[in-house]
Amino acid sequence: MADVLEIRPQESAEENAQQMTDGFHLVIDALKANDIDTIFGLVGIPITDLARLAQAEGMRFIGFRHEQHAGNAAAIAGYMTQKPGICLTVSAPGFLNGLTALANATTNCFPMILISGSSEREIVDLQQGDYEEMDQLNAAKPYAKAAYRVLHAEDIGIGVARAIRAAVSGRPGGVYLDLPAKLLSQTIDAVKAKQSLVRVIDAAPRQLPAPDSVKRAIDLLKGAKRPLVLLGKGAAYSQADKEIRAFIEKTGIPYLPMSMAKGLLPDTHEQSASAARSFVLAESDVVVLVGARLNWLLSHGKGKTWGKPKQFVQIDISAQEMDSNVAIAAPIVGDIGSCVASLLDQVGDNFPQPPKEWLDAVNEKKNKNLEKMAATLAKSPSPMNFHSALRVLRDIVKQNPDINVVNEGANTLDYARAIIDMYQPRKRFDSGTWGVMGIGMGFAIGAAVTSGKQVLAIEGDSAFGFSGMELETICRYQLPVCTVIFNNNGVYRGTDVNPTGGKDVAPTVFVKDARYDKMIEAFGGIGYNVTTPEELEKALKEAIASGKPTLINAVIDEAAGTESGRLTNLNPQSAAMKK
Ligand code: ADP
Ligand code: TPW
Repeated sequence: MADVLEIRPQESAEENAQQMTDGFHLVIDALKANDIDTIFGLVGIPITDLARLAQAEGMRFIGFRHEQHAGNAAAIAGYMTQKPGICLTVSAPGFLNGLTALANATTNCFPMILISGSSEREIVDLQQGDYEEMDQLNAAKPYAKAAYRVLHAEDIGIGVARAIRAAVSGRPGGVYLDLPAKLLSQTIDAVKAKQSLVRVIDAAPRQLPAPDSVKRAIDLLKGAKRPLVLLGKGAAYSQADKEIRAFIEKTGIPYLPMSMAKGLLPDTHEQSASAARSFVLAESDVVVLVGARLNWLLSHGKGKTWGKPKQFVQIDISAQEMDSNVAIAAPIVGDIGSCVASLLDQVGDNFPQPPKEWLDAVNEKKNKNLEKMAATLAKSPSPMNFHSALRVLRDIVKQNPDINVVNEGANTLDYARAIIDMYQPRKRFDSGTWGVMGIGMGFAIGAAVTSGKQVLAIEGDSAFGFSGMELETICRYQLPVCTVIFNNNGVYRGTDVNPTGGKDVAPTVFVKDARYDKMIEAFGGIGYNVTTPEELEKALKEAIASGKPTLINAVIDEAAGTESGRLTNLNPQSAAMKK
């Protein structure tokens, strides 16, 4: 507390009764003026006092063990709330650690602001070797939607406002805000300071679609024989849950959710075509993309995956996204809520339903695949495999439909996505657009802090390793996070051998039979080691009922995984080496 008070400058005799404040206070005041109540970060020169002050002023400061995970927590908080998540780091190395998360947020269209302290501009620009010297502003630019630096205390209000608006308006993304140490200690007249604060009005204004673009899409849909709707995480982010559901139900069109759009409508919805994914992608003739890009995750909208010729309707807030991979027959540019509402106006109550043959064909394929999957899930091999363990997790999520699910790994990601049904919007957070490993504990902490609800983090053993030290953070804040490690002794699996017979193990192999459950015990959390679905179910139920920090080491057959999960097609060299 003393430190906090010390940084508020004393009045000098010359200043008479004039009240002064400083950059530290103004940054906090500017965030609070915009209803930002949480900072995820890691302290050090020059931002330790900023973190202390945030706490003293009633904000939550969640301190991490590595900035990347603080950044990931901020990013997922932004995705969940449409308010930018804030990550605070020290200069150069701390900033760079946070930059990975900032770049990932920008790539995934998550709104966040990375605020980093920086060293003396005069010394940095002359490259004279300051403490943690780095030209952070320019380093951030290629990886952020916007990057700003504030040099004068009176500009802090406008700088924070600009960062907020840049993060959430239009296509959301990561914003970098550079705060030199000198700025934080600058003093300024308190009245002038107060007047310089900006409360951002309507940070992400609605963007209404052009009526003719809506009509073009409706005309195309009316002529469709085999229509399909594809929901992406932009649709989940937009929080237009009711409009999207009404559009799908009124048009009767089968839909596919991308992984983070699962639960926007419950995965058990009768119009969900998830279990017939390959079939509907290949066979459809008109596809409506709602907040989903035709990137690698959708095979760029062409090739064998997409089979028969088709026409696309695309709803996106970014006009530039149109025609990025294939021609878009009916682009609708605007925010998803407004676009879908405009479509709904045209759809009315008597929209022509898709031909019966199409719906029957989709249902037939879906039922066949569901039966096949049920047979696979019913098996109980020893040791456990991905499927028998995921059957248990699927049932737990069904019993706890408001649980937040975090998911990363290769096989662990691909199988969990396919097997675990989601029931509510914005409850599934995963490796996203980059297929990045390392989001696990950061997303889990961000989701737990933001929602105040239980998190289930489903992690490959390799994936977990990227953020494992944050177990201490989870225990320190007593967050209701249950982490389940699919432990198959390595990256993808644990059976590779060094072809030379030398003493180093193969590049994909870890220590055999590692006990990840002991890691959480080191910090006072509860660990479980399980080898059967029954043990897994018991541990999970206990863990979730406790609401405490828990970790379940689920021992999986080390031969069960496939290389790169379902991305084998992107890994041709490896396939060739194995021949
Ligand atoms: P997925 O990986 O689930 O397919 P993507 O991240 O590729 O989803 O696509 C999300 C898309 O959603 C982006 O193109 C982004 O511009 C768009 N988007 C995000 N928020 C909105 C919104 N509120 N309104 C319209 N489009 C949005
Ligand atoms: C930042 C490459 C993709 S998937 C994976 C790695 C290392 C781990 C797979 O093993 P895991 O899962 O987690 O044990 P499972 O279920 O197959 O056993 N570095 C980063 N991102 C990526 N994607 C990689 C490396 C990778």
